[in-house]
Amino acid sequence: MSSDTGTSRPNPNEMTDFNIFTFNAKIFPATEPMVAKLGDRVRIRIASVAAMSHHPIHLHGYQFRVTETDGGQIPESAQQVETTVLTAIGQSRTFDFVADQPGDWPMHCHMTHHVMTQMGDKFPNTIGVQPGKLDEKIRASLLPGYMTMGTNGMGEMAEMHMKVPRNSLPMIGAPGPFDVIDMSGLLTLLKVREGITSYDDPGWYQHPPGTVATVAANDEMQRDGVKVGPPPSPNRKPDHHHG
Ligand SMILES: [Cu+2]
Repeated sequence: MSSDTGTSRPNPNEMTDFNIFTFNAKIFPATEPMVAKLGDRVRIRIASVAAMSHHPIHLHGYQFRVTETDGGQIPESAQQVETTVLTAIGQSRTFDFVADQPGDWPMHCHMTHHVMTQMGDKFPNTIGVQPGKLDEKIRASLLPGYMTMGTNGMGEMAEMHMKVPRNSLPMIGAPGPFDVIDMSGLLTLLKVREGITSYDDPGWYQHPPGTVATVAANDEMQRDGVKVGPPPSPNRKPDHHHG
């Protein structure tokens, strides 16, 4: 099941091994955004040329109708309304919708490790471990650049630019409008804009005032009957004492 990093045979089950999934031979942020004018009728065709992987492709912001398979058009009465379309090995699926929601909408594979690419080599996978102060201790005494892949997953790796094996495509992520987008691989964006005159990348969507969630102030929380306590800390010791 496993294969060695640097060889040509990928093992997509292993996050630190060779792991490359692309849209049209590109990984995010190099994937070209799909630009639509508000009200355009959009048709997207996905074909999976993967040898060993299925791809459940999910589009944010829209419900679409799956209108075609490799076998031809699906009769309207049999078209399914979906938000994710599974494209199995060697299959194609076509879906249609009207671009009536302005914004930047991610389209990506729903397999978690398909929106990641390679992040390093030859280190053990400790996803889910609560590292506590382990990193600090190891960095101080043993390895200055050490980082445990703990409860927060591997997102920080996107900003670190670790050395990766030759003949591979490292995960780099990209700055987004709110934070670093620590994804790669099968991720691209549908950008729907009002009043555009070209389908060139229009940049990030400018959200109208009042449409982006913000942190609630204490008085707003109290107004809504939410008890305000101290912020949770992942390393906090239990409050009760034995004895
Ligand atoms: Cu996938």
